[in-house]
Amino acid sequence: MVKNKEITVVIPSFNETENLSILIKRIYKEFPSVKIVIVDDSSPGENKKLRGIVRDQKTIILISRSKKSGRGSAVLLGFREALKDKDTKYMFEMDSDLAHNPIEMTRFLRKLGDDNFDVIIGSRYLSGGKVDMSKNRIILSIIINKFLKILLGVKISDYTGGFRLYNRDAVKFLTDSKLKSTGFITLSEIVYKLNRKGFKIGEVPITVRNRKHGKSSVDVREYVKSLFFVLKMRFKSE
Ligand SMILES: Nc1nc2c(ncn2[C@@H]2O[C@H](COP(=O)(O)OP(=O)(O)O)[C@@H](O)[C@H]2O)c(=O)[nH]1
Ligand SMILES: [Mg+2]
Repeated sequence: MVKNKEITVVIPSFNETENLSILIKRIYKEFPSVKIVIVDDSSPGENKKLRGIVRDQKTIILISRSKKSGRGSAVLLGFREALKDKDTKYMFEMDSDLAHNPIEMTRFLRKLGDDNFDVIIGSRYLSGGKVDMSKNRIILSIIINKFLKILLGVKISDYTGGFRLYNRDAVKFLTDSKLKSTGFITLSEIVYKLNRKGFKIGEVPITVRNRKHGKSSVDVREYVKSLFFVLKMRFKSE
C-alpha cells in the first residue's frame, strides 16, 4: 500500500483559480493531506486570488512564475521541487482545469505496483477511456497521436495526455536530462526519452472532461511549433 506522504501531485496552472479550488478538494478527498505542488504562471491578479485559496493549506507549495512559460517547463519545475522531499516516491502530474479526475489516481498506483512499471500514462484512447471534448478537438488529437506513434515508436496510445504517474527514478532522470521543449509537447518528449532510456511505461484508461471555466491555452502556433519540434527530436537526436 502506498502511503499519502509518499505521493506528490504536480499541477501546472495558468489562470485556473476557480478550477483549482475545486480540484484541490477532490484530491484531498481521495488522498487526505497529500502533498501538492502548483506551478502557476497566471497574471498577478489571478495569482493573488490563488495565493488566498492555498494560504491555509499546509501541504500545498505554490510556485509562481512571472510569465507564461509553458506547461512542460512548469511540470519540470514542480518535479524539482517534489524531489526535495525525500519521502516522495511517486509523482503525479495532472491538469488544473478539471479535465482529470482524482478518483482515477488509485488505478494508476495499482497498475504501477502490480506490473512494476516506472511510469503510468492516463490514456483517452485505450479501451475503457473516454473523452468529452468537441468533435474537432478529438479528431485533431487522434491524428496527432497516430503521427507521434509512427514517428516516435513507443508502444502507448496517448502521447499528449497530461495525467500521469512517475516513480522517483523516472522523475530524477527527467530533471537531470536537458529537455528541449517547454509547452504541451514536453509530454511527448518525456515519453520518448524515458522509453529510450529503458524505463517501463504502462497505460490505464481515463475519462477526460472538457473544461467548464476558463479557456484552453494551446493555439495553432503551438501545434505547428510542436510538430517541428518532434521531427527535429526524432531525426537529430544523438
Ligand atoms: N504553469 C503553466 N501552466 C500551463 C501553461 N499552459 C497551460 N497550462 C496548464 O496546463 C493544463 C493544460 O492546458 P490547457 O490549456 O487546458 O490545454 P488543453 O487541455 O490541451 O486545451 C491546464 O491545467 C493549464 O492551466 C503555462 O504556460 N504555464
Ligand atoms: Mg484542458
